[in-house]
Amino acid sequence: MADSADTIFAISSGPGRAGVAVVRVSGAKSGAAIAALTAGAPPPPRTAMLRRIVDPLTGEAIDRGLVLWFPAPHSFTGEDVAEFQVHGGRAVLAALFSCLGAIGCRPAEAGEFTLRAFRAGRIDLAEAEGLADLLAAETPMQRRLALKAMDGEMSARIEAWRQGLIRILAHVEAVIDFPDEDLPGGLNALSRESLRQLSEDIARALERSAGAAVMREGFTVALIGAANVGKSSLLNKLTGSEVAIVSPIAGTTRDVLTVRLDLEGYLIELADMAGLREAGDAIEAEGVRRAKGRAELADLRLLIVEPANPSPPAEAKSLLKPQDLLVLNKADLLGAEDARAMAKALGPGAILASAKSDDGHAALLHALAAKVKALAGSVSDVSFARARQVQALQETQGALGRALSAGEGQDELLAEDLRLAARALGRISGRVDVEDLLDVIFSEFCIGK
Ligand SMILES: Nc1nc2c(ncn2[C@@H]2O[C@H](COP(=O)(O)OP(=O)(O)OP(=O)(O)O)[C@@H](O)[C@H]2O)c(=O)[nH]1
Ligand SMILES: [Mg+2]
Repeated sequence: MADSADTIFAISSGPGRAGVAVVRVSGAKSGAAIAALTAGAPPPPRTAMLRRIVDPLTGEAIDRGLVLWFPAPHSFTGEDVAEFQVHGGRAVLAALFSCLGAIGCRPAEAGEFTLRAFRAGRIDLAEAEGLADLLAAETPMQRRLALKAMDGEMSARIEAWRQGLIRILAHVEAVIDFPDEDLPGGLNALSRESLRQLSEDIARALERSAGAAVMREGFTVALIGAANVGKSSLLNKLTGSEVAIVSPIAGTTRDVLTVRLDLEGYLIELADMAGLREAGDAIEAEGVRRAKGRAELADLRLLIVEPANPSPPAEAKSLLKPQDLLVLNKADLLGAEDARAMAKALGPGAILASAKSDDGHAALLHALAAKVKALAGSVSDVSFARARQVQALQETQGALGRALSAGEGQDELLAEDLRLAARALGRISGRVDVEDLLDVIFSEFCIGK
């Protein structure tokens, strides 16, 4: 990792030409950067001042812009931070960067500002991950999920759980460390009850985590069916863009083509793929192989059939799971009477649609939204969507289970499991320290008087 003593700079407002670009500088030389580039002292803390920005070597004006000064520790990184809001032209930024380089600052690496904020204790790991997710969020649900982590709600939940554990651990440790005090060993009824409660809370959080992951990463939907049934046409219709090639020749699509869609706030990834059939050549065979692989991994499969052949091919049937949806495309080719009869034959869940008209699109999107909601749930509570968090919760759960089943005279093992549980939780927010344990022992007990 790069030297954390360096003063770093970066565009914080995103690349490309823009009305205004925000350039942040963090580190010991930030104040000097303002002095050199504005030929003046930094403005009062957290106050925007309009300044001429000049090249310190030549005195030539680079731009005119707002300058802000956030002295340590009251900044995002906890270090001295300078902010230049300049015009977002490439030449302005190039000149500004070259001046910053000339006074000994260097470009920041990806995530380096946030890493410094973490190192300085300004944010914890869960908050840093929430921030990363918020920056990547494309839909309202992703935004809500990320905000709960970034805002510290997740950390607060973890910390409350961890503190509860540490309190129980403190009692158990006291019994081990001070045998002369004749304290009863094991877990008392109250501790046992709160451990059981904690284990239930974590079990519930784990149950919701699969849904949270779907919300964070997107709900993947595979369009499967025989060749030529209109998978690509439906993809184009549903996404409102002509992304996929459509043709009357069976076997048109070979690559897996994905399009992302915001459906009622949830991120959906629709994948169009090769029709499932005996492949005509090696390229199509590879397409079919990829299609099957992708279909198996998807959260949902839309099996598409057409009136000329309403029974799906065997390859498609074998991929189906109970939650999947059946769509009869090209319903425009049927008269009203035939459509009704075919719908009846296909069963109650089948959706009649047409890529030629708008028929059935609303029903299809509605059915998709219902599926994603059922799987993802809502963001009414803190949700642990990342594999790292889920793994830590599972470890906690394992240690809690062992602690709850520890027998009499096994206080050492009990303490160790409680410690492991607390440490696993602490890894989620990245705040693991043993100092808290000592604090609790000495604040809650008066042993030795
Ligand atoms: N009448 C009618 N024709 C359709 C409909 N949907 C697709 N088609 C036609 O069916 C043919 C095949 O459409 P595609 O979208 O390429 O079908 P596909 O399932 O992607 O086919 P492959 O990629 O070859 O597996 C094209 O000629 C489309 O115009 C529909 O709803 N109604
Ligand atoms: Mg196709």
